[in-house]
Amino acid sequence: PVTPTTADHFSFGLWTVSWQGKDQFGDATRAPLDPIEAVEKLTELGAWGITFHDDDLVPFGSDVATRDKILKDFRAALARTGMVVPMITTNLFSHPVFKDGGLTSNDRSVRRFALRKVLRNVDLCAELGAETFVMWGGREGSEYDGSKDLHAVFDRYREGVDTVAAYIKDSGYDIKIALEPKPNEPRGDILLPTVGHALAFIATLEHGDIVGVNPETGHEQMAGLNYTHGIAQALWAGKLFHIDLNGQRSIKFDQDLVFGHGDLLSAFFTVDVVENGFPGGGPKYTGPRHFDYKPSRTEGYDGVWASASANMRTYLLLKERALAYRADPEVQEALAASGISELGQSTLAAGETTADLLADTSAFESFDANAAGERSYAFVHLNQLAVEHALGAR
Ligand code: 3MF
Ligand code: MG
Ligand code: MG
Ligand code: MG
Repeated sequence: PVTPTTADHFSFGLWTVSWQGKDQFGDATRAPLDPIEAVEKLTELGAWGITFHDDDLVPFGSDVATRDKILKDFRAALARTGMVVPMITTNLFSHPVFKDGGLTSNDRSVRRFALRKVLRNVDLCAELGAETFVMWGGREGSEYDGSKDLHAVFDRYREGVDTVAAYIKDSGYDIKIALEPKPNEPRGDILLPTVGHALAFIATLEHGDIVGVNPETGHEQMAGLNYTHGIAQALWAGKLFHIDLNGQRSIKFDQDLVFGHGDLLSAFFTVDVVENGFPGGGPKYTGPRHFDYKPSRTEGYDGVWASASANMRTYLLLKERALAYRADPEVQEALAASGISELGQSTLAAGETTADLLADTSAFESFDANAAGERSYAFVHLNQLAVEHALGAR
């Protein structure tokens, strides 16, 4: 089960395997990687898709002829390998022009430039047949609370995203936008820091129907939050358009470890929700299994490819374990004992009104709260079964 195939729909950001290891304190530890080689190598390893920022492929400021030539060669490599581009995204964070943000920079001319850069990339998204357009606002934020009008900034963010969404609709493109939340880094504080903030923002958009989220494992965990809960609420809201899988070990800088190399048990339950869905049914995620990680800067190219493989192998192992977990009769029994399916019953009966509830003395006046308080939910036993399945002991 650990040999990935294109049927597994694994995709990688071009910027992941191409990361040269340059960080805040150190220089690059690896030589540049040719994007064509990245496509070929990822294909060999069993990946299905590749994603990229405009600038990952076409250096910022390239003239039109250079851009056309690079895109032509890249598309030839895609055709040759069969690799698809399910998602693309725009870099509004590297160039100094974006140091105070793209869509929410205090400087209006920067905001207009950022929008043009995004719209140009939306056209490329359509040309490549990618169905998702990710927007990570890495520089949309601040270090100092007094440096932004914290009311106007949301107006400008909404204006920016709505303009992009309206352009997609007006152009007749079959593209959905996925906003990627992150709490901090590179800005001290980034706007739309969590899945919840992003969902609340989307609800205010004029064209929110084609806007959802792209939650990243490590980003939620950097905020001390539960990634599986985050993607679950996004699914529940019909807004889980894409996922960025990786690993993070607790609240600290963005580690971008291999999927499963952070909180392994959390990764198990992430895969469980993605592959098995919710125990009582409900929407399932059907998009790419996309990895957004960084091969550690201790690694040479041997380690780059080993880590790319590791993401897929770990995912597939966890998938096998999650399927076994759900299929195990003992787990079924434990789920029943823990009342998991009871949560699927509506709290008011069909047709029951609040007045009926108020009149139901068994619900309150004669309800034995002490007896109900004595119920053991047996969650520890259930969780131990998950641990044992995850460890391959069952
Ligand atoms: C940063 C990220 C980004 C986004 C990307 C959009 C550079 O922490 O996660 O990767 O994922 O910009 O896909
Ligand atoms: Mg990250
Ligand atoms: Mg990401
Ligand atoms: Mg990230």
